[in-house]
Amino acid sequence: GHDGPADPAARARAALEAARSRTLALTDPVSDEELIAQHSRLMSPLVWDLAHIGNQEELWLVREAGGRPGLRPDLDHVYDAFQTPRADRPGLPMLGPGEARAYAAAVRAESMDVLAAVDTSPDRPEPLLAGAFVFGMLAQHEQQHDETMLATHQLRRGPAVLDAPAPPPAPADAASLPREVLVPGGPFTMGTSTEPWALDNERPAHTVEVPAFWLDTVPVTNAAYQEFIAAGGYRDPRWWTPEGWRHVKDAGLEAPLFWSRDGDGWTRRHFGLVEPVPADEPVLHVCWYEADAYARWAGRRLPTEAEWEKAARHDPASGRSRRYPWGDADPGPEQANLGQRHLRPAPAGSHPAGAAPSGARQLIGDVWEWTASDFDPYPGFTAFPYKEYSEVFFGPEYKVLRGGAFGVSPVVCRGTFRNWDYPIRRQIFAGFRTARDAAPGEGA
Ligand code: AVJ
Ligand code: FE
Repeated sequence: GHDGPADPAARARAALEAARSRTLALTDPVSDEELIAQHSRLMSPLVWDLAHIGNQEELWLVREAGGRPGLRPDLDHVYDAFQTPRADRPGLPMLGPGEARAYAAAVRAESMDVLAAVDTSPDRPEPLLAGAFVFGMLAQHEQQHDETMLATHQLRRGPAVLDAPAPPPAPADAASLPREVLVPGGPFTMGTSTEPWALDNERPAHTVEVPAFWLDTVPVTNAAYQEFIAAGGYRDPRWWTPEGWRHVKDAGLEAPLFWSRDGDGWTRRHFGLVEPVPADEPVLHVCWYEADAYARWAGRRLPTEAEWEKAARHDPASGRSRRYPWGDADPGPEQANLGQRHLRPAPAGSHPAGAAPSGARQLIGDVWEWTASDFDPYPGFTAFPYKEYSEVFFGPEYKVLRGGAFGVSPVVCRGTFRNWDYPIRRQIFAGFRTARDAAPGEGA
């Protein structure tokens, strides 16, 4: 396995340190001018994310967990995501780059002091501190903003500032994998009541009946997606929901975000470089409407969220839901492309060591996968520790994404983790795979 230290406080310290190294790697090589600039109205200036990370840490670790007065409570209103939408954040009285770095570092010093002082044993009654939950929550919060900052890097114009080695080529058997795998029907346990740092929307564990279905072995590739484009998929209303069709017309969609036509083929802008669209990589930067339309064109559909989780966690041999497709051990580089070790998804068919019992690959890592499902609470949901993490987003306007992408930290990515966004959003690192019902008798 790849499991880190067993002691919750040591694990929390390591997770917070890893998050901070990544935050600095995303902001240190950027000029002050570019940190302050807004690269897209969909995103905050990077310097806002940086100080927001510090402010949330002050709020939860220094003030809530530590019971201390805090460093700059006067900044709360500047860094409250709910008070100012992203588009308007450049107008806020934000800390400058140097001040933001110093603030985040000062908060970190005090939160580490709190961590050293509090009891984080798993059996203490306060759920915020038991198993160092709130520290794990803040490590996940920082890593989620790091992923958002990575999306800002992808949106920004100008020469590349980030670099990483390419993932290894696909294994020899990638070309001969079956197109789809069968996930057997029956009940499975969805969600968790035991994963120590699972967030409120992943809880509680509950039984869901999922009939047998077929699922794509790997995510839909750029090559497959180009067939949809070439077949006139963006011009044929038959494949789109009414809202999706309206959006295609209004937004003038004709290919994934960042793609440009180049003769008969396509190029894309990828972290400051222009490259031919790589045929064998999972498609990236498509919205839910595009994923849904592709699936209908292919005679298929998106998997529901329950189907996705069953494929990723259910072990037919034991009847148990596991933490990951391959078992309970934390992800390593063999299992999944996570943690921004690479700046792109691995080719379809990669990571046989991370396969699910059905044979499905790359459920974890590479690209977020759109599901058919709205973001709804599980039966028995309770908001914890604040309504603004999940509860205020429940409802039909958000669609669920699963599995994490190459820029998602392993501390965030579990078989139970739920992400969500508007069905029009494309700047996130999202792709998809498709599914279909099994025929009666198949996989019963
Ligand atoms: C779970 C990724 C949708 O970025 O809006 C960050 C995570 N919540 N700060 C987001 C989050 C509060 C959230 N997502
Ligand atoms: Fe946040």
